[in-house]
Amino acid sequence: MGFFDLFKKKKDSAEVASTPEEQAAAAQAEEQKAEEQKQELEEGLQKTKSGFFSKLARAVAGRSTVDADVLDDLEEVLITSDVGVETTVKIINRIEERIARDKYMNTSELNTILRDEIASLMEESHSKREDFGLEVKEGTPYVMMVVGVNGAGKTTTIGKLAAQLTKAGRKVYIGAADTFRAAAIDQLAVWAERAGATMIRQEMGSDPASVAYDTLKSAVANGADVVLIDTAGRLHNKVGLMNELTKIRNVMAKVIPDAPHEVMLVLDGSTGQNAFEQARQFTQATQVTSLTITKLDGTAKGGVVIGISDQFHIPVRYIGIGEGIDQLRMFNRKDFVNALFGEQ
Ligand SMILES: Nc1nc2c(ncn2[C@@H]2O[C@H](COP(=O)(O)OP(=O)(O)O)[C@@H](O)[C@H]2O)c(=O)[nH]1
Ligand SMILES: [Mg+2]
Repeated sequence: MGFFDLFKKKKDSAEVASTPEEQAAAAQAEEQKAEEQKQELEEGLQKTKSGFFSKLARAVAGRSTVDADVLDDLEEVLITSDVGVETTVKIINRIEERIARDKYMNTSELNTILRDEIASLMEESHSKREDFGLEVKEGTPYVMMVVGVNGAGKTTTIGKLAAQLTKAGRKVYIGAADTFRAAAIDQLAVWAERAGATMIRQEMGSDPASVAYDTLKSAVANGADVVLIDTAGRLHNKVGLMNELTKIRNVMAKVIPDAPHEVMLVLDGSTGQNAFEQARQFTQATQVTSLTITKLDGTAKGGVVIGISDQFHIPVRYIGIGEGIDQLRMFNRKDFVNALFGEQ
């Protein structure tokens, strides 16, 4: 089974729509939901979008051809939109190559060209396989360890994910391995309850690896489908972080040999360049297999999604566009580019 199948509703024979009318109603409801989700994504990215395009409009105002000056300004627009220097340079180079090939580019074409280049960059940094090649074994819990600095949105993301998964009929176990603060455990407990998931906890200050171990043991014994492990985000120093995360991983592998199946790094998108720095530190401390970028609502720094996925070659799996339980979206690069540039 592919990873995303986890989110598809487990078929309960009694629930399957049988009559054509029921099927049509179900299809219509689904369509309406997709439309609402699209709108919500657009709203969530509104600040990034308007910030970016107003800068872009200023950069090309009164100019008709894309020349060296316009490219300089474009570079600045991309960098100040938190796309990151490395990715910005890549985009500018590609546009230069295009101009060299076509000899001439009108500033009115710039939007479309940028959109193309950004879309193709994002395609390159994401595996083409729909599931990023992740396989979920029926009968063994799929284990996801969630890492990231304090305040990035780990606990919230785990809560939202758990809710989506339980809604799809999955049995979810959550491990409270951020044992550093009592409030962190209580906050997770609230989310677990809202989501209808089971949380495994110990006292504050206990060994995170031991909590992770208990959680996996319990999950296996109770036939859970998914395990989400919350961790502390202390960046005391790199070696400390590395040791702590390695210890948690090793202990989990004792219960389920190939666990964790996924290590998700949660980054706060509203911190812009800081998010790049965190990605650097965490990818050095442990093997990160996916990213979630939170708090894209209310920030103009959504360009980080483009830069980080390009620079670290790690797929963005989810984006957070609000504090609400249903405001975590599976990241879809096409929808993202459409939300930023409009549909084509
Ligand atoms: N606006 C917004 N706030 C978020 C989002 N994700 C998390 N938060 C908020 O960010 C704060 C820190 O989140 P938390 O999950 O406790 O972070 P943790 O320390 O990494 O576990 C909380 O106030 C969350 O409500 C998001 O996508 N949008
Ligand atoms: Mg937390």
